[in-house]
Amino acid sequence: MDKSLVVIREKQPVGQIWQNERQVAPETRIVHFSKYHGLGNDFVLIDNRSQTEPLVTPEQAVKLCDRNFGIGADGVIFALLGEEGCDWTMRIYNSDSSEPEMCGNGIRCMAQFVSALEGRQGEERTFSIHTLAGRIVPTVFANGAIRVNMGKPELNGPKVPTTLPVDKDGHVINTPLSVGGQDWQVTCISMGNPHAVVFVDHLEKGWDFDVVGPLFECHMVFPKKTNTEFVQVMSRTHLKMKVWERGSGPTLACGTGACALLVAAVLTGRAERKCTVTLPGGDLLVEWTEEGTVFMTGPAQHVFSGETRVA
Ligand code: ZDP
Repeated sequence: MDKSLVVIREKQPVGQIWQNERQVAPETRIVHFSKYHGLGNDFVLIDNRSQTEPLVTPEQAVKLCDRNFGIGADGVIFALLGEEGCDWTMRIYNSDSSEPEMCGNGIRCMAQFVSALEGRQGEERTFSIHTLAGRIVPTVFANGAIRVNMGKPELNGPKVPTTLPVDKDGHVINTPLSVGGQDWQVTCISMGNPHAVVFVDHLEKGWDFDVVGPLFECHMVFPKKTNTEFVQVMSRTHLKMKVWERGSGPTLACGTGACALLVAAVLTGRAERKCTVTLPGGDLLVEWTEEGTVFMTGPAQHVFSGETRVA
C-alpha cells in the first residue's frame, strides 16, 4: 500500500464524528469530515485541531463543495483550537473559495460538531467561538436547538462596506439603487459579513432572482461584494426571504442574512424586534434586543460523516 495515501486514525471516532489526528503527505491526504446542515444551508465540517491552518486549501474546498464531483456543500468549515480566549476558532471557505468573516448557519453547525467532538452531544452547552468577525457565543440546548449571540450589527455604511451615500448617522437605510434596470431601495448592514437588504412586494413576482442576485453581489457600490436578502413582509412578526449569497449564490438559508434583514425591518419601521424569519429551508427566530444585540435561534443537523481524498 502506498504510504503517502494513508491517514492514521489514531483515535476511535466519537459517535459518528471522525477526529482528524494529523496531516500526512499533503498532496494525497485523506480527510475525515462530517456533513451538517442548518435549514438546508449545508457545510462540510473538519476537525482542524491538529494544526493552525485549515487542513484543505480554498481550491480543495471548491472541489469538496461540488454537488456532482464532490461531497456537496455551500461551504467548508474548520474547527480550530480557540484563539483570543475563546473555546474554539471557526474558519470557513465559501463554495467559490472566498473566505467570509462569519456564517450564522455555519456557527450553529459548528456548535453541534464541537459538542460531538467533545463527546457531549445532548448536553446544554455554551461555547465561545472566535471568528474573523470576533467572538460569537452559541448555546446548544438539550433538544438540539441552538441560540446564538450574534453580537451587534454594524450600520456604518463605509464599515459594512458600501460606498452608497449615508444619512446623518452614517447609515444606509432605504437608499435608492438601480440594479438590472430596476429601482430598488437597499438597507446595508454588516453582521461581520456584508448584507444588502431589499424589501419586495412579492418574493416570486415582478423581478428575476437569478438575474438580479449576481448583479447585487458584484455591484460596484459593494467593495467586498455583498450577500443580498430579498424580503417580503408577511406581518410585523413574520418576514419571508430569499437570499443570494456572496460566493455561494442561492442557498436555502443564511443565518447572518436573517439577522441583517430583521435589523433592516426594524430600522425601516416594518417589524417588531422579535420575528420569525422564513427562509427557503425553514424558519429561524431572530431578536434584536433594546440593548442592540442580535440573537438567532434555529436547528443544525448532522447528516453523515466520512472520509475523502484531497489532492
Ligand atoms: O458572507 C458570505 O460570503 C456568506 N456567503 C457566508 C456564509 C453565510 C451563511 N450562509 C450564514 O448562514 O450566515 C453561512
